[in-house]
Amino acid sequence: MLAGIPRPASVPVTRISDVVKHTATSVVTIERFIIEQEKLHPAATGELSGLLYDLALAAKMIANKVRSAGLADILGATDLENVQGERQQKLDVLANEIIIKALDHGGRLCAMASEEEPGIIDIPPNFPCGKYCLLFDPLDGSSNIDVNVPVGTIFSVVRKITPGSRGEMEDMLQRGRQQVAAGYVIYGSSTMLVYTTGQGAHGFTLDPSLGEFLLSHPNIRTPDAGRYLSVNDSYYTQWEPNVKNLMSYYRGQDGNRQPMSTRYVGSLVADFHRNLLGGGLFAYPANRRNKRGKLRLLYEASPLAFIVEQAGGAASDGQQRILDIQPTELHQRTPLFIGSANDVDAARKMLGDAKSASSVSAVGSVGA
Ligand code: AHM
Ligand code: MG
Repeated sequence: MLAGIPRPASVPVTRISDVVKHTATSVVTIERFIIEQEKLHPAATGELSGLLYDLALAAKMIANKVRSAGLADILGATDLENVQGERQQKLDVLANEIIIKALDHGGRLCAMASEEEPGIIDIPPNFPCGKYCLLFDPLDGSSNIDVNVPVGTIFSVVRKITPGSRGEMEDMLQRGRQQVAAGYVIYGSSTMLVYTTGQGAHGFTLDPSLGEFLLSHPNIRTPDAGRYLSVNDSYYTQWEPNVKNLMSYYRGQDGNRQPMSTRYVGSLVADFHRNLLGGGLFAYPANRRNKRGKLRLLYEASPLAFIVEQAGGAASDGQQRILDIQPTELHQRTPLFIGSANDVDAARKMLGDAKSASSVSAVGSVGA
C-alpha cells in the first residue's frame, strides 16, 4: 500500500476499482470509500482510516467557518505573526486549532507540524500516541479570504521512523516519497476533499445538506499536456534568464508550442485543483529575492506532488522530483513546477539541464 515501498513485480496489484464497485450514479460516502480502500490491505490496523475520517471531520468544521466568516465578523488580520514572519488571518488560527483538536486525541498520531507553528506540535501527555505524523497547512492562501477567493487545507501523513512513542524532527523530515497519505481540501464554490493513499487520487464533494463528503471524482487523471499556465508574472524581473526562457516557451512566444492560457488565482490549492482537472502547470520558480521560492516543501509541495503523480502528472523543483528531495528543515521552501507531466518535463529539461544544449533542444530552441 505504502508509497516508497517497492512491490515485487510478481505480486498482483489490487486496485481500488477491484474492491469498490460503483457506477457514475452510485452514492459513496468518504467513510465507505475509506473502509473499502482499507480492505485492499489485510494487515491494516485501521489507524490510517481513522486518521482520514478525522481529517474529513476537520475539513467540514473549517468549511463551516470559511462559509460563515463574513457573517461571524471574524475576517481580517490579527496582530499575530506566524513563524514565516507573515500576518496571520483569524481563520488561519481557527483552522489550525480545529485540525489539532480533531486529531490530537485519537491515538493515531505521534506528532504534528503546521505552517502556523514554529516547531513540532506534541500530542498532549494525557492522550495516547500512534504511529503516524501529520504535517499540514491549515488554511493556504488565507490572504485571499477577505475577497472571497477559494482557500484550502493541505495535509501530508508519514509513518513514524524513530523509536519511542513521541514524534521527533527526524520523523517529520522524510522525503515526500515516504508519504502514506496526502490530500487537500478546497473551500470554493463547493467544498472538495481530494486524497491519495497511493492507490490513485480520489475527490469527494461535500453535500452541505447531508454534511457528508460524497465520491464525485474517482481515479482522477490529469492530462499529459495542459491548457493552463499558473504563474505570478510580477516576479519577471527577478527571474533568472532560464526561467524567463521557460515561461516564453509555455506561452508559445518562441514558436515551439501552442501558447498556454494564463490563469493565476494566487491561492495554491485553487490553482492546483483547476490544473489537476483541466491540465496545466502551476509554477512558483525561485527568483533573485527568494532563492528557494516561496512554497513549503513538507506541507504544500510534497502532498500535492504525491497527488499529482497518482493522477499521472509530475512535480519538480526544476532540478529534481519533489518527492525525492531530502528535507533538512520543517519550514523549508522549494521552487515548484507541478501539473501535467509533459509541461513539468519541459521545466526539468530547461532548468535542470540548463547547461546541456542537447536537453534544451529536446524541448525546442529557446527564445532570448
Ligand atoms: P500562504 O501559505 O502564506 O497562504 O502562502 C501561500 C500562497 C499560495 O497559496 C499561493 O500559490 C502563493 O502564496 C501566492 O504567492 P504570490 O502572492 O507571491 O504569488
Ligand atoms: Mg500556505
